Amino acid sequence: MTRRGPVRAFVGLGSNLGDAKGNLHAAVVDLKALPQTSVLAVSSLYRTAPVDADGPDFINAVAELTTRLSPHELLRGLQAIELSHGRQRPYRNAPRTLDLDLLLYGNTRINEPDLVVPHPRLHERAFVLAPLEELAPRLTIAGHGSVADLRSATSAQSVDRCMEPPPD
Ligand code: PH2
Ligand code: MG
Ligand code: MG
Repeated sequence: MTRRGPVRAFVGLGSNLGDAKGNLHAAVVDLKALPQTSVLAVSSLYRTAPVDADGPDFINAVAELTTRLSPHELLRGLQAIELSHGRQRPYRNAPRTLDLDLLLYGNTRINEPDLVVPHPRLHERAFVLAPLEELAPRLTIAGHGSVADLRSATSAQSVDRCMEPPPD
């Protein structure tokens, strides 16, 4: 593997099946155990209405990482965590125990069949922008503007911050 400097990455966490809050707390523990990776911060949890998806409300959050894994190594690590939490894919956007999406990997742009970064719908989804704004309001999404401005533009979407401490 090529040695590389640490990269700041953001991961979106979502669940709307089973114990959604418990699934997100457990996922943070698993993110901390990824090799060559540290969790720098985790947002609050948010209760969010499903967007283009079936089922109950989601619990969403965003985690900020620093990692020496390549984007695809990190993707494989996230997919392994999803599977270990019983993730199944019976159809597109089906209710899920755990969804971990690689949102941003430094300033890198990736356009490959299995991985598009920045996440292609991140700039229009309040369930990602609200927790991301907590961690990095001034961050700019290439071609779209600052997270804070994008979040303002999605204010019609239902996103409620859960009043409890974030996962540690
Ligand atoms: N994830 C989706 C589709 N729709 N809606 C909400 N509220 N939260 C999500 O995490 C979510 C969604 C696809 O991954
Ligand atoms: Mg997703
Ligand atoms: Mg996903």
